[in-house]
Amino acid sequence: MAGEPFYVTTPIYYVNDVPHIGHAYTTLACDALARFMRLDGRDVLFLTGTDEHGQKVEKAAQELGIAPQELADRNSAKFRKLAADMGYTNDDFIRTTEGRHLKAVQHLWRILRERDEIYLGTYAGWYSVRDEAFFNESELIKGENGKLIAPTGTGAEVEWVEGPSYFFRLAAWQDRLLEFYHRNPDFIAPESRRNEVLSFVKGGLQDLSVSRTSFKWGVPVPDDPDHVMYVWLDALTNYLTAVGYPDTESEAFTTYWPADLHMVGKDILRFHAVFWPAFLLAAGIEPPQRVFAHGWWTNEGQKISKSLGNVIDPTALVAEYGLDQVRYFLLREVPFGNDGDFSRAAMVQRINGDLANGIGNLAQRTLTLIQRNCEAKIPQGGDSSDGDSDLRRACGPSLLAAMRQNMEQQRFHMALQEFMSAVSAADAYITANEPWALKKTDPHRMSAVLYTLAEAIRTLAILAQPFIPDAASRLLDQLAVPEGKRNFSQIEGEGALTPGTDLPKPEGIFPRHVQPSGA
Ligand code: ME8
Repeated sequence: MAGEPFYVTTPIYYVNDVPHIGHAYTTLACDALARFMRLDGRDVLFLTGTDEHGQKVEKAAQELGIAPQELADRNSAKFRKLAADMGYTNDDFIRTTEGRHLKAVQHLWRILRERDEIYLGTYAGWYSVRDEAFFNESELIKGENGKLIAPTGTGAEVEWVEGPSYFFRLAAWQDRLLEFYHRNPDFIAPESRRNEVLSFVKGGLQDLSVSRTSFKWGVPVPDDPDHVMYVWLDALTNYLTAVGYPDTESEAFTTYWPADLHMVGKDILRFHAVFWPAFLLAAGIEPPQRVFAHGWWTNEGQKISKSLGNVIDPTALVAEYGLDQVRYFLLREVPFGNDGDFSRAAMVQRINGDLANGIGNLAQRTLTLIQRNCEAKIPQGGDSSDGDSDLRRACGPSLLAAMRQNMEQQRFHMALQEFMSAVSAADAYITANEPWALKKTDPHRMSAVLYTLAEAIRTLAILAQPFIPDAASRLLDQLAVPEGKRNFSQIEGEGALTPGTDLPKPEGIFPRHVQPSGA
């Protein structure tokens, strides 16, 4: 029987530029979650992709002297490659220029129009192409030489836009949105972000311009092709397209919608937590269960930007430090939801402190002791003490419960902190039991101690898979755990190691990182 569904999405990334660490981060968080849920028996759909329409992409293509579709093809392929290079386990990769998406967006539009949620009017106001967003004059900031700047921190200048436009009746949704947030207290996370959204909505909403006639690169409005749809209405709908919308009777739709989680950066929370549920409620579709807005990475204290020349290429980082190391660092270093600063010193500290000296050293020590003292076989259990079962619980079922609770709330850093506490408990157990000294005095007890440690490492490795998949899998290989016995249901019971099983020669899973001299 298939497990309970879990549908998780990343934002779809703009193809005006190439991927950087920020994009890799959001998708990584979703990947860790998707892997965790699969191992925990859930039926996962994990979606990522690219957002290809709109003025920003059209402008970038014009600057390069190529057609927008060509730019989209080129850069979408780079996002797809990033996903492959980073080992992401997304089940689908959506592009908003695909036929399936065009069909979904135009259908949604027609429904909104039929329900009189969209009407034709005239727009006159400020627009930021970089943010693909409209702003009230009162929100704008006066920049140098008197130019008006969007209040988003992107430094983007706004431009005056005037012309015919369709509008979505957002203002009329204010009370119903507030009621929706009230009934669904977990819809927006973390809490501080939820409060921001509530006060924004309480401050009053205006109808939203959802079409433009001044450029062409977008989905044509049904029955009025002089207009292209606002790129955010187009982009948000991707989450429906991927589950088969407009076929709401399809197996994918009935299984996975409403999505369990839209993971986004804090920059695009308003679109996901205000506009999106309003569009959906207006169309009679249930909104997603949760939107989590994570924080913003800076590079050695500076804002990451192309003009500052400090954009971090995730693939280069992986080449330098290793994939599992980068994954671990990004998810452990910063409390998920907060802003974080990328620093090489912090990265090396985590690699050496937590990975090489922590789980790596624990595994290497134990497996070497087993190799030398137990004829390279899983030792016999027997003669077990309370301390043995305490450790097995701490590294097995209790750790699973603690990690599950944290993962359900997207507290990746806490899940990993729990994991490292269990590693420390295993280290303390080795120190207290001194298995190397037992060989002569009490070989039975030595065997029980090493079995307990092997079991602790087995369950730790199973639980490490969502975060450091490659090292975890090599560790499970070294314990001769078969492929089919690596999910969370094997943590207790019949998954336990069979004494007498031959083990391969142990190999370190996490070397210490030594910074090349001069670097
Ligand atoms: O906004 N730190 O796409 P986008 C952390 N197409 N995360 C970062 C980051 C940083 N410095 N920089 C980018 C769009 N991100 C729209 C989305 S969804 C229907 C449409 C991540 O290419 C973060 O997740 O500008 C942010 O929300 C996203 O990339 C923005 O990607």
